[in-house]
Amino acid sequence: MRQIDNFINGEFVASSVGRRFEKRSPVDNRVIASIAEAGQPEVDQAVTAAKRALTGEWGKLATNERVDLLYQVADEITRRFDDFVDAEMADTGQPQHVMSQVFIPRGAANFKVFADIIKNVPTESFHMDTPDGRGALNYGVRVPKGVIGVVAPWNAPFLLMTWKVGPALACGNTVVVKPSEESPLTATLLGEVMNKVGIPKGVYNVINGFGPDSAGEFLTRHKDVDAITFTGETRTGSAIMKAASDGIRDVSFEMGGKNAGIVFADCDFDKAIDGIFRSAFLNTGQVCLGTERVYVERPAFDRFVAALKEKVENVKFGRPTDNGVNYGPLISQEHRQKVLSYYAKAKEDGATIVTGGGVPEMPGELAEGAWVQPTIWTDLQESSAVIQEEIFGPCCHIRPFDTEEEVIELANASDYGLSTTIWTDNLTRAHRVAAKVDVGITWVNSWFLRDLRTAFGGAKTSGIGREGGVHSLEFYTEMRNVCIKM
Ligand code: NAD
Ligand code: 6OD
Repeated sequence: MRQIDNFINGEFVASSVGRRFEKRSPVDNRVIASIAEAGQPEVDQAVTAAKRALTGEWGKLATNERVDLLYQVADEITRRFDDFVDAEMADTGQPQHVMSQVFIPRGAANFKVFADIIKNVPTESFHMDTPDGRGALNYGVRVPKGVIGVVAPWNAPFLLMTWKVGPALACGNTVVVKPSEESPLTATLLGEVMNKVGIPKGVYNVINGFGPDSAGEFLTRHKDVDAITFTGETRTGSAIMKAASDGIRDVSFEMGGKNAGIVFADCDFDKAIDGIFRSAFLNTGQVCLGTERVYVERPAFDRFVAALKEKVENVKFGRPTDNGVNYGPLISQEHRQKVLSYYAKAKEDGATIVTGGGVPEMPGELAEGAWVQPTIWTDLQESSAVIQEEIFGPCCHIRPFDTEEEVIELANASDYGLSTTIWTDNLTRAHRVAAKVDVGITWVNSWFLRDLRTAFGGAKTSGIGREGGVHSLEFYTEMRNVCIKM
């Protein structure tokens, strides 16, 4: 069993109050790690270390030197690739190929891409006319914002944590990371990488624990945390925003979604089936960008439902490293209860269960894991909680539509506004619909195709602010203007 401590000022430290909590495997519910819970003293130490590091060796590095170090972080992650894949698989129970092809390589890329951006992006400059005819020159200077509190979720732990730590460090900040209590392993491993490549002490810190009245709240309430970047549930964002208002700290929030998939009858049918299958069931449906509402143009509806059903019924359950496995458990028993409560609600609300709807029979030790069947429903009213609320599980509802106007209205009838995926061979229509769907990210004939230079974030209750490319620099730096009279 792994012993996981907090990582503060370059050292692994236990909890001063001696509190530890257990991490259980989603696959079979065995205890796989004992985690030291950070109390207020550890959070104070981590924030103090981060603040001190801003003016120490780290704060004195030239941009090029900082960029070189971040490249070394990425290279060391790649060198220890298998350790990261193993740790992430242990935490999430998700198939090995998802970790090794998507989540861990993206973690390494998050350091390189933002190092490149900070090196290459210019700041603004304006020449200004003045009454004496000599003019003035204005130019922008970017400075780090300071100590950044990073609060991360469990669904793609390493990708989502480094997506914030990478740009924060590239901009010269220091960070205190609070990984999810469900997925602490890779954030801890990254501490070893930071030490190995010589990132100065205090630049990267990790405190473990829960949200309210624990490490999450202690961090977000801390007066020396200058800005908070958070990914997680919208309800949690609301609590963090209240904490951040004390001291008027800046926030960047990436939160929940109830994303619509829109399938027009003129699409490439097989590609649409593959795309919607991935968007609804990858990572056992635990992707914020995932599709839980699918709208299919009526002429293609029956064929679409039948084809998606067939694909879903062919998923292979099993341990992450078992041959051919492409479907894992949910993250925890607690999350399984939540997902199953929506399965029950769908029944209660009169859904037709096309496939799934329950708990699969798993052999041996796997019977103790957090497994649920991938599920498709039809025939629910749009007002059902199953259609309105984020379930964050392997399930979707499919409904037919007749006109473009109707489907746009259906897609927008949500408090959330994170992403959408549109399937059509009519590009004119794709542009038209994309412009009208009220979300932060629209994919056409694709899903989760990510260019890290693009703006990422949600509309409505799905987020505040954008990260990615230069947008990350907007959040992770303070822009100063210098005006020089000629
Ligand atoms: P969560 O909100 O329960 O927890 C996220 C993090 O916040 C955890 O580290 C948790 O300990 C911490 N936390 C909880 N309460 C807190 C509090 N009061 N103060 C400070 N910290 C607190 O979310 P989750 O269950 O870990 O993740 C799933 C959610 O994340 C889903 O809603 C999903 O849509 C969302 N998500 C969004 C994006 C995006 O980019 N928009 C990406 C991934 C996940
Ligand atoms: O790709 C990303 O940068 C990103 N933030 C993905 C979010 C996935 C949500 O589950």
